[in-house]
Amino acid sequence: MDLNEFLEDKYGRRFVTLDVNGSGLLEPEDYEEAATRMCALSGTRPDLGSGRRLVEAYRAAHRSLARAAGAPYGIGRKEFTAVMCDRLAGRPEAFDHGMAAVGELVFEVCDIDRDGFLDERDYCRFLAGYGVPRDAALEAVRRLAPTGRLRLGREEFLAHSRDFYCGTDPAAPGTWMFGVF
Ligand SMILES: [Ca+2]
Repeated sequence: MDLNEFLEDKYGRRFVTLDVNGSGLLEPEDYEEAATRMCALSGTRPDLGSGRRLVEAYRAAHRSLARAAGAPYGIGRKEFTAVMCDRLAGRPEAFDHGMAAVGELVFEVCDIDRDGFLDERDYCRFLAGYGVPRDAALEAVRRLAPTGRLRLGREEFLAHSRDFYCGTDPAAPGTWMFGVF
């Protein structure tokens, strides 16, 4: 698989998870729904504290993506992939600058017992927010914790996210963090 093919496949999978309502376009309501669901599954109120910050961060992420794609209401898969390739592929500093803060909020909301780690249940809750099927989520967990129990610290979670968005290595566990399907 050449690099472009790999990136298209990887960002294409992310597109599918973000298109929560399955309309074939990324709309503001997809982002809203993903964040709200993550809150609901974690027992966090979406109108207060970290829940509210997460919903707002997702709204802002959609606005920024829509601006970059020149598609204010709905971003198609091709446009999404093009923006990701342009902004993030091979540019970890762009992740740290623009997206790490959203990852921190996801971590905060999904780490229900606040022990500073995401275990398998926390992680599956995160992916369930996007409607990732359970077997696809469990396979992601296996790739992230090949030797046993998942116990992802905040930095590790961000490192996998950075690998997903910016990395060019199909074998990196982060490549599969949004599910294997
Ligand atoms: Ca949609």
